[in-house]
Amino acid sequence: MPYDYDNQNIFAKILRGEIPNDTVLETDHALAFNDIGPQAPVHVLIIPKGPYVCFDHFAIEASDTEIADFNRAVAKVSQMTGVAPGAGGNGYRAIANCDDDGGQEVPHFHIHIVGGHNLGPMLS
Ligand code: DGP
Repeated sequence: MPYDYDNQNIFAKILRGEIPNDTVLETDHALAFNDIGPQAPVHVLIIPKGPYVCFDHFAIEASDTEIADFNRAVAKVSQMTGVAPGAGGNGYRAIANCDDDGGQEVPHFHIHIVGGHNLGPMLS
């Protein structure tokens, strides 16, 4: 079944400026902001500005320009927040949840950058 984007989801409202956010970085095709309920000292969400639901939707349907811009935004956030080894940090986890089995709450594709302390094994 093709993806059906709900333009009333919370992140669509954030992108339209209807709900405030704590912006970390904005690029031509991406917005990064602090998670409202951080699960670690660093917990930033990076979303593409386009109407994509899950990773596969985004990676298949978005333009190369959008994908490159988004990927660089994710990497920049990992460095700006100090968690990336390339910026002197101890590492981080990048998470993309998709749909029911993936535990996705907001149906607008996003990557969580989580770090700032040791997260342990992922599936423990
Ligand atoms: P996921 O389960 O991958 O869909 O995660 C959605 C995340 O979005 C979750 O960690 C909480 C966060 N979130 C939900 N509503 C808001 C909001 O209004 N503002 C911000 N900054 N984050 C939100």
